[in-house]
Amino acid sequence: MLSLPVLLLLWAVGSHSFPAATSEIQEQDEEMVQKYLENYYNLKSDGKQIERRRNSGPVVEKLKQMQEFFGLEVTGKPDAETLNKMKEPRCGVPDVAQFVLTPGNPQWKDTNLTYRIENYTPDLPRADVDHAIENAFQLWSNVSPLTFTKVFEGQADIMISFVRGDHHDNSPFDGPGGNLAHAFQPGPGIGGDAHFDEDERWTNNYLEYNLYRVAAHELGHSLGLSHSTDIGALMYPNYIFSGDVQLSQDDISGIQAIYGPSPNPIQPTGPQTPQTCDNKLTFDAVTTIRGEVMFFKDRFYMRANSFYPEVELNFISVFWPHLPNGLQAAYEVVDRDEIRFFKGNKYWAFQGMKMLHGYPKNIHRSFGIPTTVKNIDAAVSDENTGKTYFFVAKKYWRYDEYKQSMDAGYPKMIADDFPGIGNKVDAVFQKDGFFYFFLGTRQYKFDPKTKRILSLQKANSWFKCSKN
Ligand code: 2NI
Ligand code: CA
Ligand code: ZN
Ligand code: ZN
Repeated sequence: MLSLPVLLLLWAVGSHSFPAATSEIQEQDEEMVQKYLENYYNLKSDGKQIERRRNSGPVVEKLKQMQEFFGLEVTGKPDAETLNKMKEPRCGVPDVAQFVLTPGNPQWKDTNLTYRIENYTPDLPRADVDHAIENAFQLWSNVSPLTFTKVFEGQADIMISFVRGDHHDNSPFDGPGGNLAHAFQPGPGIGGDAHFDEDERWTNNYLEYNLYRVAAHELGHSLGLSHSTDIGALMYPNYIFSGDVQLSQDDISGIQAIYGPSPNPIQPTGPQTPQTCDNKLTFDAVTTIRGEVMFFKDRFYMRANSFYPEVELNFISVFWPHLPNGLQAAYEVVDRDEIRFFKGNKYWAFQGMKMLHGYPKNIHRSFGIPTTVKNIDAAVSDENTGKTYFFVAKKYWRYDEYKQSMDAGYPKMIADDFPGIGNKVDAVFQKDGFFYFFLGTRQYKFDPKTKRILSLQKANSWFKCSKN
């Protein structure tokens, strides 16, 4: 692990004494720029070197992003300052810019904008449409210097309408489903306008399609953002119903890359999407589910399986809409084909995606865990013995899934029976007889038969990352 930052560290020694000249970019530097942008800015590798004096294309765009990120002069060229910055030792995590600006970087010159709702959908009360649109604007004004004022007649910067089929802008809608809405990039006339397909059913709830959510996305286009590759972002291209409508950190970074920070002295931040190859990644809970291992973090699950080359990352709500975010523990009872998820004093039981009747239930009543225990850190059920282990701070309880009762003599100290597994466990699961314990960024493979740690790895070692 960390071989790249170490390499950069070595380079850094020379670079400060010999800053590269702008006109003479050495071959070695070109390669370094390419690698750097691939590693930290999602530049797609095509095996080819950067052409000299190229002033358009992805490399230049990524260079600009990098310069913006580090507060350098945004030249789009690998100038001396930029090269020096790239040669500095750094953390291996990408500079999480997954948002994409609209090509040509169109933007509103005046940050005080007007909007007008030209007509209303019959699907919702007018007041609900007004609120959905107003709230969608507010998401963006909360995190930027932009302000939005509603007008009721004449031309506004952003004209909003519900239209169907061909509506004379060369982008006809397509009936129910598919194309839901579109918006034009900042500019005069039709620029900034947002059109919603009247052939959709617009809602103010979890049913398809929530107007507030779609409007929040479209207004991102109206302001100059394109689609993000961050699945947690509102600017992700697909409609996913995922609880609250909120800007992710990626959306915020995107709008601020165009218009600068919010005038609010406390800079607003948004939830970040876990990066599977971030070597600082930690987990809330991990469990097997029908032979696969699933990892839980905030609003997301992750899983790596042999069928897909990439780790799958998606909202927990895609499979389990009833579950809260930020789970604390999860385990599978393989015999019963049942998964149990824990948060606070509640737990939820599922067979696959189907929630079992009567959940959530209370952990104290169901398992006989004392009421002094406010939450469970981690849980695992040993397939071979039918014993389930509940880890709470330094202690653990053992529950018998056959007798459906807590074993006598618990709690015991984790340190006594799981030597080497310290004071607090984040997550644990069992696979092929072994327990895998997660503590921060570390993961211990533990043999319950011999009570010994067999190996130590990064928590995210199950994902296919180049450096773990
Ligand atoms: C998806 C498709 C669409 C319009 C909006 C969405 C969308 C995506 C993410 C969220 C909400 C809505 C969230 N969170 O219509 C299809 C036309 N396309 C591709 C667009 O992207 N239009 O903006
Ligand atoms: Ca449609
Ligand atoms: Zn249109
Ligand atoms: Zn879109």
